[in-house]
Amino acid sequence: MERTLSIIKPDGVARNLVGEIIKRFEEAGIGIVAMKMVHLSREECRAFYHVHRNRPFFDSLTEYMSSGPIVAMVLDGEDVIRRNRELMGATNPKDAAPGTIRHAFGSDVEKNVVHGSDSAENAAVEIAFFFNALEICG
Ligand code: DAT
Ligand code: MG
Repeated sequence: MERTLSIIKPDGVARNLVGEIIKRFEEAGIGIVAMKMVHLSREECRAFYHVHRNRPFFDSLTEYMSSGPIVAMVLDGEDVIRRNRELMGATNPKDAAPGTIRHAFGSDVEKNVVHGSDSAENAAVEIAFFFNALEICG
């Protein structure tokens, strides 16, 4: 079994897509073992996206991610890091395959509705950013 961090980004929450997105995880048989809504500060977004600090889109990305509440979740299941990335689709919604969350709901490469950890190492760091052990069930 494996765990990954999923985030429904500010555009997903603002557009009332929380239920639609959670439904996709549930229909895929992916378990949700922790969930919270939070509004991160700009500084917190800079810390979360530290790996991207030198990318040209860092300022815009952190401004957007701090623009409204997000829903953070810990997903649990076999191969869930890869399976969540597959459900999300490509970073740019234009390149995302039909049937994926980003294809269905993404507006552009920045407002792409969801985040998902990309490796076991990053999943552990990202889960610990949002949740302590008591907040994770099972
Ligand atoms: P992913 O979210 O698919 O793991 P990533 O880790 O490369 O993609 O980038 C993190 C986020 O940064 C991504 O979800 C949206 C934003 N982003 C990535 N590439 C971008 C670009 N070329 N222009 C604007 N925002 C970008
Ligand atoms: Mg990434």
